[in-house]
Amino acid sequence: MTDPGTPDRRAAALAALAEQTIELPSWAFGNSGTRFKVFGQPGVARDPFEKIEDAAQVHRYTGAAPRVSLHVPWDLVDDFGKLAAHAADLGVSIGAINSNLFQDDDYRLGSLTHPEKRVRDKAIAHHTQCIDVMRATGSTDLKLWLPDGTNYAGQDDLRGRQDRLADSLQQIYAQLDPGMRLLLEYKFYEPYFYAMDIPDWGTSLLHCLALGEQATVVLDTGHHAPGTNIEFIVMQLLRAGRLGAFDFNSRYYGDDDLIVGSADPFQLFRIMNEIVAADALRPDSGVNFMLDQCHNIEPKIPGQIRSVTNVQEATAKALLVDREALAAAQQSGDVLGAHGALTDAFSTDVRPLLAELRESKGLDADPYAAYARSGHAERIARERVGGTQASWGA
Ligand code: LRH
Ligand code: MN
Repeated sequence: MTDPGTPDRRAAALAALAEQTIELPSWAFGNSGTRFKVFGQPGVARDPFEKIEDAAQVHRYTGAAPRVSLHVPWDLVDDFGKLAAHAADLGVSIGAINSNLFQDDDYRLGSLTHPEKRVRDKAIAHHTQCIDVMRATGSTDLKLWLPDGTNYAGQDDLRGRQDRLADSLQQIYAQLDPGMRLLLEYKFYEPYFYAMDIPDWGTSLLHCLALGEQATVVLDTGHHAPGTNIEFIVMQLLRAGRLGAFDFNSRYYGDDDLIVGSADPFQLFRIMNEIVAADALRPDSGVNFMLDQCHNIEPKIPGQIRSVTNVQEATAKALLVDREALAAAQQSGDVLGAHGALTDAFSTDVRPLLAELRESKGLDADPYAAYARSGHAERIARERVGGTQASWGA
């Protein structure tokens, strides 16, 4: 039995956790649902300014969520400089800018892969707009999830689509300023069901390598076939130096976008174990730890607080792995000894360690309970009457 909680390891874990930041998705603060129903909830944000106010509440209580990623056009405003100033006044900043190629009739048969140049140019121009937003908000990450795909074998030439995609991505990449990154997100199915044009990490990586150093892969934990060993992909992308970001969430079957760590906390721990093993938790590691979730039935701000603390808990457990004992067991072929080094850390209750971290930052030991006591949820439910609640997709 290894002892994860040695004073040295706890001290090192506290230091690393103090620097950890998790980026929140603006769309988590709007209503969301499935094709069956999008539920409303009292007090939901009605515009990007209120979404950022809600995100700032999550940072206020967790101390670990200082950035909010935006989605264009869902978060379009007249003055992005004003929105960025609003965020700064609330102690947060605007992070990645997400493009949207999945809600336009022109993109039925594809966007950056479309057979017609007119349609590809329209999709490329949308990214020109997103890059302009980045210049106004001071963002450096352009996040591109490609929703393109086909539903029937033979519907289109799979290779032709890849060649058109490569050319379209090159035209977008060429517009990036120095210091900006293109984050290319893959997904194995939906909204198309025969072939997605970027279905897996390998396809995304191939395009990134063809583009250049500023292109990296986004790993959305909900975008893999059931049973996929995601931490292996994390290890390989880190090894290639092309893991740009995570979209953290949980799923049971499809792309459920549930609270990260809620469905499979051991998987989240295994993922963070690969991050820690590769020393990729450091703020300058180039990995942007983001959430990509929808709180269809649960309250949004508490849902995001729980998500941030779930990532912190998985990270803390990964930081408490006795890596000397692990390496020795791996070297000597001690199968269960090695596995035990991980499960010992995973079985460690890290909540006291995280309480210590938060108190050292002047925060309440339990962010979830502190927010519940704040009365903020009741206040926004009272005050946010009238107008139209923000909704996924609108
Ligand atoms: C696609 C996705 C992508 C976002 C969207 C909100 O499923 O994961 O990251 O654009 O969700
Ligand atoms: Mn995603």
